[in-house]
Amino acid sequence: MKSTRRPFEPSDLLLYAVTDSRMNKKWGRSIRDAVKAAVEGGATIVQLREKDADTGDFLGAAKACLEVCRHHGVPFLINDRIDIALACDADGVHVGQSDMPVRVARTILGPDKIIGISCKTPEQAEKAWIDGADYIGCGGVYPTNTKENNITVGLDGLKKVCLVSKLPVVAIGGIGISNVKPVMELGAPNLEGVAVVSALFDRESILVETEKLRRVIIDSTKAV
Ligand code: TZP
Ligand code: MG
Repeated sequence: MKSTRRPFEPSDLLLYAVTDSRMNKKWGRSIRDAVKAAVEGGATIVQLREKDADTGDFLGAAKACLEVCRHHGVPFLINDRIDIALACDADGVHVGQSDMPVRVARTILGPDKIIGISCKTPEQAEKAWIDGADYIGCGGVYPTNTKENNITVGLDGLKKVCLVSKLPVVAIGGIGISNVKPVMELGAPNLEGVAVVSALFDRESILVETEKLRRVIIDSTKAV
């Protein structure tokens, strides 16, 4: 299987679907079906974020999701676990500030894989560029129940990061249909899209919600 269908492009960050196994459990659906619905609805990149899974289950889920994403030509990343990304030949990883440093991840994964890193400050954004990341995830933009103890940076914090960033940025945290417009209309340079968990996966129809959110994002982008 190819590493990815093509090199990473900033526009891949338009609608970034981040999975959550608790939500899939609540709605009684498999991770594969959840990801399939998101990409069919128009998600442009997918991250498998499995906080409580055993390694074997994580790898199994990764292989199933990778197959779906490849079929739809959508990049597929793994949260944190570089070993899982290598084992299934995912398109890359997303790491946090306390995870494997980007510089080390780049050495392990090589030049062709996608590496994203969460940043809350301009200083972290500057370092992400120097260390060889491909994109920055910035948030929480709004308060969220999905990630515990997550500090909210707000629209101001997001804009500060975007202004210094030499990398494309995706906003995350509490974003959904009702509040995505102010994010996309912030006029923040380098802001390419939004990453969402509950607004897609904690909904009855992932496909319908993804389509709706994508439409609002595209309309807001045109308005800027
Ligand atoms: N990182 C910062 S906020 C967040 C992550 C993973 C959770 C976002 O979840 P939601 O449901 O879209 O607010
Ligand atoms: Mg992490």
